[in-house]
Amino acid sequence: SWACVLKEKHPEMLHLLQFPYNGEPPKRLVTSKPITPNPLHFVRNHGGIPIIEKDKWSMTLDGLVANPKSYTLDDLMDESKFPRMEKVITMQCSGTRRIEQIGLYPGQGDELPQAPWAEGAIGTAKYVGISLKKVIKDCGGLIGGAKHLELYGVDTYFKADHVMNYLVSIPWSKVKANEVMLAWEMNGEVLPKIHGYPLRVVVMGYIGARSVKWLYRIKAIENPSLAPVQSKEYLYFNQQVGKHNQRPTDGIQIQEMPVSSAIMSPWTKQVVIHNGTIRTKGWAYSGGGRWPERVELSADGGFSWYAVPNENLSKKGKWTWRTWEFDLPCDVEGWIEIVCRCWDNSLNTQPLTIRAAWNWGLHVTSSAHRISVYSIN
Ligand code: MTE
Ligand code: MO
Repeated sequence: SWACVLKEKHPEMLHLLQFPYNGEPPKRLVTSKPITPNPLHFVRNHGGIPIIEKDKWSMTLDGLVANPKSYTLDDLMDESKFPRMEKVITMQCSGTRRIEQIGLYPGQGDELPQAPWAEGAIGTAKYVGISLKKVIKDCGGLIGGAKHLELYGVDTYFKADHVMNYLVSIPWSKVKANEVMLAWEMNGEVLPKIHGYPLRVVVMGYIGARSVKWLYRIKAIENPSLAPVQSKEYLYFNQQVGKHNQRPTDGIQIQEMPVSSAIMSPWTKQVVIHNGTIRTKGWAYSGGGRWPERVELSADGGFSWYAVPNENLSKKGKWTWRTWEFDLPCDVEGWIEIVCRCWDNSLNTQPLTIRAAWNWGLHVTSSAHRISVYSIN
């Protein structure tokens, strides 16, 4: 699987964990383009990277459906049966910017050692595939009170004392809304092995964890999956929960990410020499089909804010981030704190401090992004 990393990923990827492989692009390259080139898209794995031969692969749809069926890739690519779907979608890991929470208080994260994600565990790609809804319809639809779909990945990993497949579930309502894709193409290329070849799920507006790679089975069930990734990980705990008192039932299952943003340039601790304005760059994103409506920057720790003009933000899209650039006015010399926050189209915004967002699972670091730079005017 290391050969796969070297072949498919950019040489400057930051390898956060070698096994399971987890990596993100360096700061300089996170927002170099509104659509992330495949070699720079972050990678989050719980186990190995399965190498699957397309001709030996098939996908089963079973459980509470009228007519359980198996499909080859050619079956799914048959346009007379399943209309082709093409969408630009931002995928964000709920661990994005976890490093800031770790810096404040260490917590559990989902895995040990916890992947210390910075601002790069987010990426945007144009996916080609079909709507999962159509495949469910092709199986005669759901029966017997089915309301959720379990999604099985081929990859396995150790949990406690046994080996299991990567497995989560998503609600049927999301599928019914045509917001769940089965994708075989990413940015005009065959889906890379490291991103789930031959077929992956892409759930629009949900955390990356629900977008199962190396998909081989979908099972219709009544209630959310009891598999550990769904029921015990990716939970949002309140701040009283820690190592000694955490119970999965006290956590909220994380589905949609709240609005968040990050400054990708300059970097914290950098000396910035300028003529009254500091050139800043970054991204802004909101889950659940909401989009960044306004991005604001502060050069004084969040006391006063400048709105980034709309033309400095990349195109609006229901399922995508917006990258931005802004010349931030600054007339002081010395250490300053630059802060970024976003307002989405529902006027949700970000908490101002990391502490306000801190949680034992170290997920959803959605606080306003703060960096300290030395300003020379
Ligand atoms: N699918 C499988 N089969 N195995 C995994 O470990 N990780 C999930 C999701 N799908 C995972 C998976 C998580 S937590 C994230 S954030 C996304 O994949 C990351 O997708 P990417 O590696 O293509 O960026
Ligand atoms: Mo994730």
